[in-house]
Amino acid sequence: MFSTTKARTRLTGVLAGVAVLALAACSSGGGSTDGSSNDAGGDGGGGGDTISVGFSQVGAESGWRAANTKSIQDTLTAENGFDLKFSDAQQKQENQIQAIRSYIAQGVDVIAFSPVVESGWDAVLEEAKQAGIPVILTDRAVDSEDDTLYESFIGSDFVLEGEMAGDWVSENLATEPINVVELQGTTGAAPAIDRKTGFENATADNPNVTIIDSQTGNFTRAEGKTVMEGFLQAHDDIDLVYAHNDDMGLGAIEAIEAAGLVPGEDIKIVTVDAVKDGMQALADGKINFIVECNPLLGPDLADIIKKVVAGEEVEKRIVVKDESFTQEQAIEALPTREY
Ligand code: GYE
Repeated sequence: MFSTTKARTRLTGVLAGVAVLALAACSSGGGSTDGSSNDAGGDGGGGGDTISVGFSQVGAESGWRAANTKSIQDTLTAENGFDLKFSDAQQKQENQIQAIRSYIAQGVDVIAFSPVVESGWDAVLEEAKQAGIPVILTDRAVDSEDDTLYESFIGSDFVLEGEMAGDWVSENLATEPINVVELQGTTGAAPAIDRKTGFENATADNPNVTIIDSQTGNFTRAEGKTVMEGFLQAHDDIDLVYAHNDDMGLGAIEAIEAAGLVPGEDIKIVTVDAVKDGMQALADGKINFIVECNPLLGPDLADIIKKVVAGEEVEKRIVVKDESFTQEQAIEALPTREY
């Protein structure tokens, strides 16, 4: 939904084109009025400036998620002035809704979450708004039409990521006809929808690219492996796996090797994330190209929370900048890679 922007700013970005949409009316209104009325009754009034934050995480499905959780937990610490209540929704929307309701009941100062899927959030976000608790989205988007239901959304441009993958495939592999199988992320999740769209956009003009099969592997290594086993049974002419994350690509590697084929050679692999295990497989030649998705959202989240609680204006959309890696670039980057 935010993907039409091509703006790419740094994490601390100043100029995201959409950022101007951080309308004074909605963000400072939601932040100051709601935040301070909540503070009066919540723990913000008691222990000085401690900000209580309820964070509902998607789950623990991938290396990316582990790095993202660590970044949030390492940043929203007591030393930094936060009281973090963290819950893992195990990739279930109902668990996230339950967690958000519990944060509302506890009267936290701010709620932050990474929505497992895009749709179905309006009712619970409206409840948070009525309770005067500002909400910040991290990582994944919601498809709510009413953008006063949240203060800000920090995360990557997933359509752009899919386009970067598709452009590389089109330029480097599809100089002759290739059959592609796609391992999609969680059905209904913003990164699954957008990475699919981006890849299709970028390869639409290249008649050499044919997507012969596409199924969800739910962003996990185990499901990526199982789905790839099915693809290998159904098709004997697969040239490329496009996986929406490294973990599913790593699962596909296992399936390809078990079938007696050589990943990266007999069947090429392109993924998204660039977490350590994926980068190692790229350096080893088992994956051919990775588009990065930066999971280190903690510092930006902390910054936005402080501003919202202080009643300052915040950018409605903060676009995280991503890079991409070839094998040579992965070998160079690995020794100093943070995640
Ligand atoms: O790419 C994947 C994780 O939402 C960007 O979720 C995130 C995605 C990430 O499971 O590995």
